[in-house]
Amino acid sequence: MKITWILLFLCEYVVCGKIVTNQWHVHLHDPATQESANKVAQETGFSVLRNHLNSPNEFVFHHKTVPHVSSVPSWSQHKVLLAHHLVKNAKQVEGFLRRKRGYKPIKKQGRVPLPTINKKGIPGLGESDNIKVDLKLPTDPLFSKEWYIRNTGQADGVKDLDLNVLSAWAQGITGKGVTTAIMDDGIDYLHPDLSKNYNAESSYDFSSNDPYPFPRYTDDWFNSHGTRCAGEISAERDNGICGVGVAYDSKIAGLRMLDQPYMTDLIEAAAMSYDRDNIDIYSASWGPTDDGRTVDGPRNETMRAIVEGVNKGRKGKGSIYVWASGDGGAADDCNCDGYAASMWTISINSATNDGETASYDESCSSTLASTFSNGKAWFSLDAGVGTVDLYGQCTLHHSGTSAAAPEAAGVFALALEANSNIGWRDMQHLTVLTSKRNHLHDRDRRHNWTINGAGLEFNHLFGYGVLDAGDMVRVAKKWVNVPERFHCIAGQIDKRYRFNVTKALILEIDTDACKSDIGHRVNYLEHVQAFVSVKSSRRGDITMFLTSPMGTTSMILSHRPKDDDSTRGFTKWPFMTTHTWGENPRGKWKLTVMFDTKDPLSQGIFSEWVLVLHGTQSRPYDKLSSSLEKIIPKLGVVKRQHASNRFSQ
Ligand SMILES: *[C@@H]1O[C@H](CO)[C@@H](O)[C@H](O)[C@H]1NC(C)=O
Ligand SMILES: *[C@@H]1O[C@H](CO)[C@@H](O)[C@H](O)[C@H]1NC(C)=O
Ligand SMILES: *[C@@H]1O[C@H](CO)[C@@H](O)[C@H](O)[C@H]1NC(C)=O
Ligand SMILES: [Ca+2]
Ligand SMILES: [Ca+2]
Ligand SMILES: [Ca+2]
Repeated sequence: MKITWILLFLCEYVVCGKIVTNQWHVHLHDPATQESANKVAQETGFSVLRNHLNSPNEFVFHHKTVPHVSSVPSWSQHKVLLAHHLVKNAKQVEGFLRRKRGYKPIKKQGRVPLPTINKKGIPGLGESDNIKVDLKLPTDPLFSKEWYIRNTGQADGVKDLDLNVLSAWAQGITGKGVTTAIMDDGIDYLHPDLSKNYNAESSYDFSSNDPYPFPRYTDDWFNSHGTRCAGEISAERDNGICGVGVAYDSKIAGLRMLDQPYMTDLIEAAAMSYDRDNIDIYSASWGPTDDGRTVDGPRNETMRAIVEGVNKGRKGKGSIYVWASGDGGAADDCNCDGYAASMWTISINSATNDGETASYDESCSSTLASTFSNGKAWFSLDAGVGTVDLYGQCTLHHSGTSAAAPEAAGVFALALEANSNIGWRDMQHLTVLTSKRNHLHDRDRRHNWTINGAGLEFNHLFGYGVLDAGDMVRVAKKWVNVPERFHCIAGQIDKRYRFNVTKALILEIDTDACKSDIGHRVNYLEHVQAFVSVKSSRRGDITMFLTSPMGTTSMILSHRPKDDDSTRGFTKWPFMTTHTWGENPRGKWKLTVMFDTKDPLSQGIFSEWVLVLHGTQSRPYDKLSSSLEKIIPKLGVVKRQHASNRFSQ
């Protein structure tokens, strides 16, 4: 008996490589209050860090004498806690790794000292520029280098391939009244280009449990990530310092949460639900390690926080979560990252200033749209993203999908100023409708610009294209909330099948999309999830495709050459696609599971596929003014598709 217990214990915590932290998730018996939590903590030698997710009886406890990180659980402290009569349940919290994206060692970057204002005016303002004449350009010294805001062809970029931010500013929209939180390694809120827009009330430090998310100093400025991301959104305008943020009148909050030895589910959950009525947008440029072999995502409490955020955040309109899709390059697939692949996050990839794929870009079918990361893919890697840097400095070398996600957060802040009624799903619809292919192309043409059954053009790497702030704001102003969302379990196959290099597995689910069930019926798609359980002799060698009844194929899993897992495989993993947005889901869905290798010994075992459809029963854009079709022709195309016979069943 005792030996069994020790073995279980070993597997749980040592052999399986689990790490525990000095935090406990504590459930008290009802009724519980903050006072009763304090009392329990005091009587058991713990302290209360905070209430958990606004739940009346859940708290995060902390024990001072327990090490931050250990491979052995603190059994004695745990027992004392469990023995308290007010404690219903308690769990010492596991630690795991989360990595910021796009960080490069300092040698390759260099820093730009505070430049002085160029009084001669703005270089690179082309005459053919179609912005309104009366729009004054920012006078900030680095503005002319912010090609993602205004691409004049500087740094060998393609002219006009930018976020079209000037067009939004020209409409008087600059992010006023909107707060974006950067969930990262802190923010230098004393930086003269950020301090005015800093929202201290909505900021917190979960790495050291205090209200001051100031980055920890290291010689290599490792903790510059959050500050750089913040500058892209909210750097102040016309103050002679650095450049200007995409939404330069918006507020920025800091949620420091990446700078402790290990991440915990409770820290992520707390950050993603922090001050959720006042924080509009949460921007994340981190995730599971981008090593091309990790399959990981939000744990239970974080999932709970995100679901509560989209349902209750922003006083019910839904928190907007923006996610960097990943920096693992062609060898990784962001559908193996449960944060990026979530329906509740808007996952953003990046393009270079000439419209190409950046070498670190990961592709996957859950990416919704793209912004920009750095200069020409091959030529001038030095033309990074200009933004603020630690300790009053500026930089021109921020990069990675880390740089791309905050740009999107900035554009969404503009949309929210234009119309604060926009919900979390409205934001995704707006993104789908107003993003553009523009000059985006992928070098090796593997990612296939394709038009789906609703008439919407998508790309496996860039999603629906590059964000267009001008159109986003124009459409946001006249936006009417999309109809209610429904969820349909379209079908399930739970039977074991073997597959190998010579024989791919092709499965079909024929669905009426819950037609006879008014509580679940879906007529117009938003997200589609395929929960798949599959194992193989080498996980990275499996690829999977999902084909919709309207004939749109999403590559839901690509070849990951570095993933050599042969034991775990995928268990009910939610592969997500945005590619069938707007389509009619009725008919045959096809799942193809195959090997992308020549190794004749490869063996695979499939065991489950559950197809889940999400979308609306009524036509999503019927209430929108037809005048919007002039601004975005795509809208007219989708509406005509939706009115056609193919949708009338
Ligand atoms: C997470 O939630 C699932 C489903 O509710 C449950 O089965 C599982 O035990 C939970 N995991 C942990 C670590 O609490
Ligand atoms: C792009 O199209 C080619 C040719 O049809 C196909 O082999 C490839 O899998 C497609 N790529 C994606 C990402 O769907
Ligand atoms: C692959 O599977 C098929 C059908 O199960 C079988 O006939 C074939 O011999 C297998 N090929 C290899 C290389 O194992
Ligand atoms: Ca602090
Ligand atoms: Ca400035
Ligand atoms: Ca990844």
